Amino acid sequence: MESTLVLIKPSGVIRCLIGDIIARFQHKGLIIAGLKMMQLDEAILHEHYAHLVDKPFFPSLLVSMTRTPVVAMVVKGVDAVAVVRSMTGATNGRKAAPGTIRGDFSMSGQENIVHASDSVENADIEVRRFFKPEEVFNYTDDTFKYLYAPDEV
Ligand code: IDP
Ligand code: MG
Repeated sequence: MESTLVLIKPSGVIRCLIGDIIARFQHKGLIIAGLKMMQLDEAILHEHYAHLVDKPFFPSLLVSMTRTPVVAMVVKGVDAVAVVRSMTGATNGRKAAPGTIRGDFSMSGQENIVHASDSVENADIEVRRFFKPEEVFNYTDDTFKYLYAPDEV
């Protein structure tokens, strides 16, 4: 069972998509194991977007990501990292497939509504970056028999 980090970015918060996005993951059968609103600052964004600090758009990304609080979630399920990434869609909303969150809700490469961890290794790092251990809950074991066959879990 994997856990992955999702952020509903300021672009999603401002456009009142918090409920729709959480509902997509819940309707899929993924479990919300952690959920909170947080105001990000430059320090955490330099860590989180370390691979982008030298890009010309980084200052603009900082402004965008601090415009409002974000909604941070730990989303749990079998193969959750890849499943959530595929539900998120390509980085640029104009290129993301219809049916994905970015494909349905974004026209932008920057204002693209959600962040989702891109690998199991990064998911572990990102969950720990945004959540204390006591903020991630393990209340779900009884539900797995309704979501998966015994040999899938
Ligand atoms: P990802 O969010 O699909 O994993 P990354 O390449 O990790 O994409 O970029 C992180 C975030 O930086 C993107 O979600 C987007 O908000 C922003 N970003 C990436 N590339 C561009 C760009 O070319 N112009 C503006 N913003 C960008
Ligand atoms: Mg990324």
